Amino acid sequence: MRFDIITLFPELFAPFLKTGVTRRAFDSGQVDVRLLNPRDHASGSYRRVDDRPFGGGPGMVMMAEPLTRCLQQIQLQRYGTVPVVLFSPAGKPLGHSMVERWAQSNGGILICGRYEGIDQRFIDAHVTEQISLGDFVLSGGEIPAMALLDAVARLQPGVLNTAGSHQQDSFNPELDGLLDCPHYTRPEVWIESAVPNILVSGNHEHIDRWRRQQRLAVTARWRPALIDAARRAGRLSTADEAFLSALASNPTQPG
Ligand code: 9D3
Repeated sequence: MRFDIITLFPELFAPFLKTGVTRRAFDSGQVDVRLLNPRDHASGSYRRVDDRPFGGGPGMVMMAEPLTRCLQQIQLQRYGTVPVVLFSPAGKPLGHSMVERWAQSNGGILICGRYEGIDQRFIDAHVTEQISLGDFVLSGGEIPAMALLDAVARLQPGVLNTAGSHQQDSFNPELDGLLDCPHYTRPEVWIESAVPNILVSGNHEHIDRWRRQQRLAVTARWRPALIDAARRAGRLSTADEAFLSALASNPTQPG
């Protein structure tokens, strides 16, 4: 798959693309990321990419022309129509189902806004969807673009294979919609605090049950709406429901 990223700050992407478990996916071109700077497509000796808003007000607005030239350059290289995404606080919130669709796609063109926004005429003419990272204010679309690329890259075949991190569907929190259980590693006792006994018991049936119950307890405590969603989706067993009932009448303090 190929993603063409239009950004005034392409240098922000370099360390991200060279780091961590996703690096191989980017290096191999399995997730082929190309960066275009509208400044390289701006005209005049000042190479302007932004200007003052018509009607007045604070800040600057990204001009349609340099962005359109970037799109034209990309469309010379790519066949067929490809989605044109604008990252925007007014977009649809990014979630797992959206990430999965992108992970199975041929990619697209991702536009990172800066300043107060982008000339609406460019959006009307070219943008096919808008994506937000959530209801808080960032200074631009670069971090949301990296968030989508990271989430998509880690779902590619061969990227995450240690201990079947996302292979075991029935235990995958991403797929059954519950939060993860707590994790522990050595030492077994750390500043007088011991690892839960069951995890060193060697009884994997007990360990699996304990982890499932921890996930139910953590989710019920911090994201109760996810419990309701899992129930509606038929993802809770009779044993899960019994545990949740006991939890409700005798709430413990999960992490
Ligand atoms: C004063 C009005 N602001 C809208 C809430 C203007 C404004 C704020 C921040 C315009 C652009 C931006 C830059 N943000 C993004 O480009 C952005 C973003 C975000 O700020 N929050 C969550 N998701 C995203 S995706 C792109």
